[in-house]
Amino acid sequence: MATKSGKPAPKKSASKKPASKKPSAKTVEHKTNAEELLGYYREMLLIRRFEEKAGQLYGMGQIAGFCHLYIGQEAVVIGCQAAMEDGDQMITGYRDHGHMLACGMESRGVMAELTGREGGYSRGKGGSMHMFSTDKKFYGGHGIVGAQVPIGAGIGFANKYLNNGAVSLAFFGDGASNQGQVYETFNMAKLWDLPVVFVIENNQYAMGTSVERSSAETELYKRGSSFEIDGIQVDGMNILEVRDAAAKAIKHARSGKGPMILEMKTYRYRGHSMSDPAKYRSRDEVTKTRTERDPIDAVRKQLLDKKWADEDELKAIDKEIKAIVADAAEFAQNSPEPDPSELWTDVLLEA
Ligand SMILES: Cc1ncc(C[n+]2csc(CCOP(=O)(O)OP(=O)(O)O)c2C)c(N)n1
Ligand SMILES: [Mg+2]
Repeated sequence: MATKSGKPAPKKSASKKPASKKPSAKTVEHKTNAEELLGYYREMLLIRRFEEKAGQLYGMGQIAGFCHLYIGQEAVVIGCQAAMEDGDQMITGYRDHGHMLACGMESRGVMAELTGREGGYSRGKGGSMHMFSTDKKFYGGHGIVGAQVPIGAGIGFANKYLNNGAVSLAFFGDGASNQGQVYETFNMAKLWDLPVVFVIENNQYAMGTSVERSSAETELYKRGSSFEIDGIQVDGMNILEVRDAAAKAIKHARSGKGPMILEMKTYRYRGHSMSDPAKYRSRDEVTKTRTERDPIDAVRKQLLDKKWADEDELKAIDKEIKAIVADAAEFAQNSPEPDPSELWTDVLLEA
C-alpha cells in the first residue's frame, strides 16, 4: 500500500504476543502428590454423585423445572478451583451445581434449592439455575445463555477498580461462545486489561447442535485473536492439565496483563437437560468417551498406579461421599416448602 507521499507504507510489525496455542504433543509433566490428588478425586466424586442423585430426584418428581447436569465435566471446575486463590470469583450459566460445590457451597443448601424448599440457597425460589453465594464468591447461576460473560468481566472491572488483587473466572459453553455479547466483552476486557479468565467449557454440543454444525471456527481457544487475547486449548478431562493451564491464565490476569481464554475440551454424558432424549448423538459416542476419557476414572487409576491409595481407601471415600449426598437429599426432601410470604422477599430492595 502507498502513503499520500507516494512512499511505500512501513510494514506493520508483527505482534510480539505469543499466538494462542494448543498443548504440544509431547507429554508435559504435571506435578502432584498423594494428598492433592486424593483431594481432587474426592471433590470430583462429590459432584458426580450429587448430580446422579439430582437426576434420581428429578425422575421421582421431587425436582421440577429446568435441571442441567454436569456429569462428565467435573475436572474443569475442580481443576480451575484448585488454581484459584482466596477472594477469586466464579460465575457460570445454568449448568451450575458443580461450580457451587467446587466453591464450597453446602450440598444440603444446593439440593434443597433444587427441590424448591425453604432450606435452599434461594429459599426455594430460584431452583437449579439461580443460586448465589457472595460469601463463597459464587456469582450464579444464569439462565440466559452467555449473560454471565459480561457480568464476569464486570466483576473483573470491580476487582481492578477496588484494586483487591482478585481474578474473576467466567465459565460458558461452546454454544454461548458464538454470541455477540461475548465479543463485546472480549473487546472491553482487553481494552482495560481486566483481571478475568474466560473458561469455555467445550462439551461439543449446544442443546442438540454440535460445534461442527454451528461454528465456522471450531478451535474455540482462538476466538480472542481479534482482541489480542491469548487462548490455550486444554484437555478438560485431565484435572492436572486443567489446573496448570488455569494457574497460568489466572497469574497472567492477576499480574495486570489482562484476560486469557481457556478452551476446555470436555463432554457431557447426560442430555442437555433432563428433558433431552439426546437423539443427535450415538450411544457409542457417549460410551466411548465414558470408558476412554472419564476424568474421575483417570485420577483413580493414577492413585492406584502410584500406590497413593488402595482399593479399600477409595471405597471408603466413595462411601463417605455417598453419605454426604444421601444426607443432602434427605434434607432437601424434608425441608418445608417456602412460606407464601416469601413471594415478597428479595424481589425489590426496600428504600
Ligand atoms: C439467550 C438464550 N438463547 C437461547 C437459550 C436456550 N438455550 C439454553 S441452553 C442452550 C445451549 C447452550 O449451549 P452451550 O453454550 O454449549 O452450553 P452447554 O449447555 O453445553 O453447557 C440454549 C440455546 C437461552 N437460555 N438463552
Ligand atoms: Mg456446550
